[in-house]
This record gives sequence, C-alpha cells and structure tokens, in this order.
Amino acid sequence: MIVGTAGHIDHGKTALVRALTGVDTDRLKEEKARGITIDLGFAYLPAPDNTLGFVDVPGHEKFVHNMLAGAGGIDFVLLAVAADDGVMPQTSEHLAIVDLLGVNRGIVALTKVDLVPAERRQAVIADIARLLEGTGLAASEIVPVSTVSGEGLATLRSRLLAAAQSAHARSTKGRFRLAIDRSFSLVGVGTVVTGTVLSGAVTAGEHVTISPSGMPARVRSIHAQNCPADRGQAGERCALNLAGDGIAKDVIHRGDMVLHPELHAPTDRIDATLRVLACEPKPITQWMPVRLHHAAAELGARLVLLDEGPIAPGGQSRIQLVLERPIAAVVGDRFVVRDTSAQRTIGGGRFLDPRAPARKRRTPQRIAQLDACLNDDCERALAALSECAPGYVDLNAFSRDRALCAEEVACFAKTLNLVTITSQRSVLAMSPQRWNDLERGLVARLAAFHVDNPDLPGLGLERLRLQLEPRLPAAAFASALQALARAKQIAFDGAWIRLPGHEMRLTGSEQSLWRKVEPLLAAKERFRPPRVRDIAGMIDRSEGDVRGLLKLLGRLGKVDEVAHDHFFLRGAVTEMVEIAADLAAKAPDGQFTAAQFRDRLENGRKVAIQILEFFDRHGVTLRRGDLRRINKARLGLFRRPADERSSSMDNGRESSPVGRPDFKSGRGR
Ligand SMILES: Nc1nc2c(ncn2[C@@H]2O[C@H](COP(=O)(O)OP(=O)(O)OP(=O)(O)O)[C@@H](O)[C@H]2O)c(=O)[nH]1
Ligand SMILES: [Mg+2]
Repeated sequence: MIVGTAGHIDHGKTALVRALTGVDTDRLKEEKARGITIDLGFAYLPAPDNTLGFVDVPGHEKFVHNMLAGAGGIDFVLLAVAADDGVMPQTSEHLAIVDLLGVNRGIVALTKVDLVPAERRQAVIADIARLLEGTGLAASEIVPVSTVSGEGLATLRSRLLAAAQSAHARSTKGRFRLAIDRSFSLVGVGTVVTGTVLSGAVTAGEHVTISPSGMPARVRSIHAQNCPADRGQAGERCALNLAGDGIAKDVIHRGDMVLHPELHAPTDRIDATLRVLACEPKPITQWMPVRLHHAAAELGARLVLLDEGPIAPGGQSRIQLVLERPIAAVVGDRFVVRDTSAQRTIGGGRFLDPRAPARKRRTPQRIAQLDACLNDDCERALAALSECAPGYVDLNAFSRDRALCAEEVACFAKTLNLVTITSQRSVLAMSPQRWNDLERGLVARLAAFHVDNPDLPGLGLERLRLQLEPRLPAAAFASALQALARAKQIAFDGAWIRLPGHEMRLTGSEQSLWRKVEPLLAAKERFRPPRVRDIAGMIDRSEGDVRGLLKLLGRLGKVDEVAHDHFFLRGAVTEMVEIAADLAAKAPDGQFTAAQFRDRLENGRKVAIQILEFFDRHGVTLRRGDLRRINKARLGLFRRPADERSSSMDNGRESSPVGRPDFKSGRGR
C-alpha cells in the first residue's frame, strides 16, 4: 500500500513520516536550510505482508505541483492538520486534490496536540469533520498525535498497518505502467527511474518503452518497496535500472511513463469528465487554458466544452483536453487542472477516451460513445461501445487504451457473445445483432445486383464494402467475406463476389444466337474455329452482335478469346492444354517446340503459335527461345467453367477469421 501525506505547510507531515519510519525524507540542502519540504520524499515501513510505502509531499502553496506528482499513485492519504493552526488553505486544497484523484481511503492526523489545550483539539476536530463532509474521505478517523510527546503515534501506526492489511491489492492483470517521479544515475549501476506501478507487473530482463518519447529500454534490475526484487507490480513503488541505446537520466523526466511496449501510443487530445470545485470563482468557459496534472506529469492544456454552456463552480460536465504535447494516458486515469499561474486548483476528473476526435466531437454518435466509456467496468464498456457507431470495436485499441491484456479483452468479447473479425491489421468485435444486419445487408445487396445485372459475375470487394453498414476497414471486410464464403453464404468468382446460386444468364435472343454459333466452334473445327468476322458472314449477323455474345460467354467461362476476335470453346482449350502437357511429359527434358504442338493439333503454324502465346500469357506454359515447358501450378486454369469453381480463398486455411458463438470453428482471436 502506498500512503501519501497531505496538508498545509509546517503541519508536521515530514515529522510524522520520520516518527513512523525513522527516515527523514527532507534530504535536499535547501529543505534542511529552510525547514520545509520542497520535493517528494520517500520512506518505507516494513509490515508483515504488505510493506507500507510513504510519499511525503510539500505543503507550501508554491509546490502544489510536486504534491500532485506524488499524489498521483497513492492508495491511502495521511492528512496532517496542526492542532494549533487548524484548517488552512492547503489543508482544503490537498484534500480537494486527493478527492478529485479518487482517493477514498485515509486517516487524519491532528498533529502538534502537545501545543494546545483539550478544548482547542475538539474545536479543530469539528472543523476537520465539516471539511471532510461531501468528500470520499467523509467519516475518516481523526487521530490526535504529537511527535514531541509521542501521543497517538502507536494508534496511528496500528491504524495504518490495519489499513494495509485490508487494502485490496491492485489488480496485476493489466499491462505494466509505471509513472516516473525521479530519474537519476548511480555510479556502477547506471540509469535508474523510480515511481509507482499503476498497473500490471514487470520482471527483470523485460523490454519496456519510455513514453511519450518512445525510447525502448530493458529492465536490468528492480527494487520493489525499497528491496531488491525480480518483479515489481501494481501498488508498489519501484526503482528500475534501465539499459538501452541512448537511455540516460537526462532523457527521462518526471511525468514520463515506463510502459509495456504495446501500450505506447501517446495522445494530445483526450475526452474526459470534469468536476469543477465549488470554490472556483468563475464558470469554466470555452478554450480556457489550464495546467493539467496527470500521474506525475504536468503540462499546459486547453478545455473544450462538450456539453451545453459554461461549467458553473461545483458543476460537472464532459470536456475535451487539448494538450500542448502528447502524454501516455489510459481510460479511467484521474487528472487535476489548476490555473495557468499555478495558484489554485480548478477541478479534475477522469479520462474517458484518449483517442478523442478533433472534429465532430459533439455529435450524438460521439456523445453515445462517451456515455459508453463512462462505465468503470471494462466489460460493460465494451458491451456498450459495441452498440455505438461505427458499429464495431477495435479490440487491440480497446485493450491498449485501458492497459489491459489482449487475452483478457478476448474473454470479455467471448462472454458478451461478440462476433470477432480477425485480420492482419486488427481484431474487430461486433454485436451479434450488427453482424447479422451486415450479413443480411450484404446478401440483399448481392441479390439486388444480380437481378439488375444478370450478365455480370458479381460485385467487386471495394464497391460492396462501400455500400454496407457498418463500413468495415478493407482488411477486416476481406476477412469477413472469407468467413461468409466458408459458410457458403457467398462465393468468390475471381475478383468478383456473388451469391452461390447466381449464374449469369443469357437472354432469349442471346440463347438463340448462341445455338447458331456454338456448332461452328465445336467438333472437328474446334482447334481452328472461325473468327468473329467469318461467323458473322456464315450466319448473316453483324460482327458486333457476334463479338458481344462471345465476350459474354467468355465471362461465363464457356469460351476463351485466344487471339483478338478468335474465340475457342473452353472444352477445346482444356484439350489443348492436355495435349501440351502430354508433349512435355513425353519429352526427356520436359520441353517441346511449336512445330510439335502444331502437328498434334493438325493446325496451321500461325494459329498454333497464337494458342501457345495465349498459354504463355496465362502462365500455363513457360517459354525459353523456341522451347516451352509446362507450369504445373497453372495446369488447372482452364479446367472447369467459372461457375463450377469454388472459393479459392477457402483452400488451405485452418481457422476462421470470424469467431462467433455459432461458428463451430470460431475462435476469439
Ligand atoms: N511541538 C510540535 N512540533 C512539531 C510536531 N510535529 C512537527 N513539529 C514541528 O513543526 C515544524 C514543521 O514540521 P514538518 O514535519 O517539517 O512539517 P511539514 O508538514 O512536513 O512541512 P512542509 O513539508 O514544509 O509542508 C518542525 O519544526 C517540527 O519540528 C509536534 O507534534 N509537536
Ligand atoms: Mg515536510
């Protein structure tokens, strides 16, 4: 458990930490000289099964930013209020800050009780109780103490140890994040960073990323809660010895994060909730500049109001934070905003979405997404988001932006019965309802297209994609189509997508024309059929009619245009491929000449060469000089008419890219 001190200057915070741990955390020369705390101090109190870490903060109004850097990762607050002074400005401000940060466990130390009579104690205790009202710390115990007389110290220590025992260990399930509050270099060790582990765990030897800079590093060794350890985890203060190209104390700063590499995705635009403190003098207006404090980071930002009108003091609303530089942030992180001259705390809240849009940030669709993100529970947030625009959730982004492991999010998707579409780029999840709508829409679209275009094989992927809702990214759409082809809902015809039952049909007049043309291409003349112009003359039709018909039959896979205006029946082409294959098989080196081919076809030289060049173009034969070989991989190319071909994408794939509850082979990822 990490305990953070809080309270007005000189109210005895550092003295308390020293009395509890034996460590004087005021180490700086200037701190000693002035008798005040300036920067964060750290100390530890070993306890049976949960070492207590203390973060001692300064109370001076000039150093509230340092207090904020320390308060970012605490579980429990130790609020010091001096019995002689009573409640003072930074008593209230620190309390407001820890409340905004969501810290709702704590204890109040009424310090320096040796200096005041009993009635004064009671009066200050009553003031404190009033101050706590309405905060997450209301009803916290108030313990009178004195580091001079020793009164109350044993009680305070036992209360803290009890709190540590009952503390819910922070979940270590998520991905590793550590908020850096110090970076220094130790002789013989190298670069060391310290901070609180916000989520997950890290082990020695692991690779991590410094964010937002993106520098990769390796964790050489770890100290957790002040002791050498193999592993550091959520809720512990850790010192990491980092190694890597360019890693040095000067390139890593307070406010940076050490992350599991998959989490590195800095953002400078975040949608959030904002609660404005009641003591704020004026309402919050559009584009107001503020200082943003998040974990140990501090930077400039502007506030964009997402709901109606200015936000009144004491009010709460949705906002967008536009940052002066990117930071590492995840959904649910708490933040505080202060005024630009760093004199007062304005308010704070919770990040809802670190991928906030710069435009269309107030549309009903966007507001619905933000409402979904209000769910603290990630599984419920996922369920709600899957019902929002754009109609699917990118699970990789979802887990990254919540510091969750992909496996955990895959489990949520499974529990929620979501349909997942896996492509090389992403894993998308959709509600079963949306998936059914998409599937139905797709089939209906193809059916309508076939009715309007009976002579076309089908629709192209991109055209189909752009006509459907939700509009999936291209790679995901291709994966979804593969799954639908496997389920025999659709079929691929080369580059075209069609319904499995669709056959291009000839109209009545086309059929009667074909009945006249087909015999001319068949039988004995099949290896040297008449050309378009000859056919037109033979049956007294225009060349255009004959050419149009044969082109259409080409799309149907019934004929092949071997040379310009020279169409062969598909069966004849199949036979000619077999003849070429036979010639090659009988030749000792697998090669044959055009003359050998011509002799087998009993054909003219010119036509034989045109046929072989047609095979060359389609890769059925491979030509070198006067000789040709057969390309076995292409032998099947002219074997069957197109409408008997099954989806080529079905072959050789083991698992479905789309996982859904009723797909037997469906897998979450
Ligand atoms: N009489 C008396 N003096 C105390 C007690 N606790 C602290 N002091 C004195 O109060 C002064 C301030 O104590 P610190 O512990 O430095 O106060 P702090 O809250 O850490 O101050 P900042 O960190 O600067 O905000 C010191 O001179 C202490 O010796 C106490 O219980 N009784
Ligand atoms: Mg101090």
